[in-house]
Amino acid sequence: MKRRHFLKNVSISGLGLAVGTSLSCCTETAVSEGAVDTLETASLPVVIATWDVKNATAKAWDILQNGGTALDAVEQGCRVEEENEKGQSVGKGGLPDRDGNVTLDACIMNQNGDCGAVVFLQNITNAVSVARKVMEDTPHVMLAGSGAEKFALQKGFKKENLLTEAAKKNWEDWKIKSKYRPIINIENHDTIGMLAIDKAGNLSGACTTSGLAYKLNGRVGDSPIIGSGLFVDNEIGAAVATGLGEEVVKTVGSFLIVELMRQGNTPQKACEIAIQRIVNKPNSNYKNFQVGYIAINKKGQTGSFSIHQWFSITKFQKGINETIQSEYFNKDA
Ligand code: SD4
Repeated sequence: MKRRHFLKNVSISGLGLAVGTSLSCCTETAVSEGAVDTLETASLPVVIATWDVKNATAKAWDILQNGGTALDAVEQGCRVEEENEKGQSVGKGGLPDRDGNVTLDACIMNQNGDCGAVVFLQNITNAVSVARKVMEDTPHVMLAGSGAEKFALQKGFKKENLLTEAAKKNWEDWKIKSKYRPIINIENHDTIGMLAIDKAGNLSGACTTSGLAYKLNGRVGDSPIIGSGLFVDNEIGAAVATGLGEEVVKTVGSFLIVELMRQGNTPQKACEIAIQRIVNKPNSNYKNFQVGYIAINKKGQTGSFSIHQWFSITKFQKGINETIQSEYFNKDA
């Protein structure tokens, strides 16, 4: 993926934030009144994801169209990006921490409110699938580091070197040019968060990332934190985040959005309020970082909003797979 617009480099706080249309016929399932007070009638199934990830949403759509579950759709959709070595902040090819280690964070949540997560996972490409195994095969919600890796290997996942030559070169260049003083940029993200409603009307979501490029060794972001990076409530809707995870965690963004939808806000309005929550914080440094949210309600209506321009949402609904530029807060840039 290439998003080379609006590149803005600002030194900040010792951390670096580096951070094919497919058409197929759709059988529409109409859902009438949901929990949210809005007029439109939804068309199901539907899948949405952060950023321009049409290959991933196409994979999810195929599963949904064939009667598969939202859970399978989001897992398989996310795997497409994890395996795409060009994506620099997810799975294989993800940029490493400042010591050269690629460490992955991921989570998944199903229609029953069950969830699983992995943090600081190394050497396994499909972190989202390991998270699903945590959810389904253990009594726990989250596994970390070497324990998560050991669990994945026991479950038959393949051990791989995730640091590609390209990512290694970027890291080596960064070390020279930045003199170990990281740079934050606002638009260079690939973290995939995906939300889907299947033909049966059930919701699931997933999120997977290699996190901030050149982060401190051991740093974990929002993406595997249920309620921050992702939240799903099958009665109401779901939300997922991308961008500077620390800011998302501080405002428990995804849970906030779902609760705002519960109170009657549209997904769009809920995303806007959650972004305002970040920019309105005392001493907010929002001009120097990006956060973007996407959300969906039970009726299949969607929304997205970010602090800065060039965040996008990819949506596959009614047989159309499209990436749409998100509305954003900061019009001063
Ligand atoms: C994190 N939210 O680890 C992730 C980064 C991200 O696109 O979204 N990058 O903070």
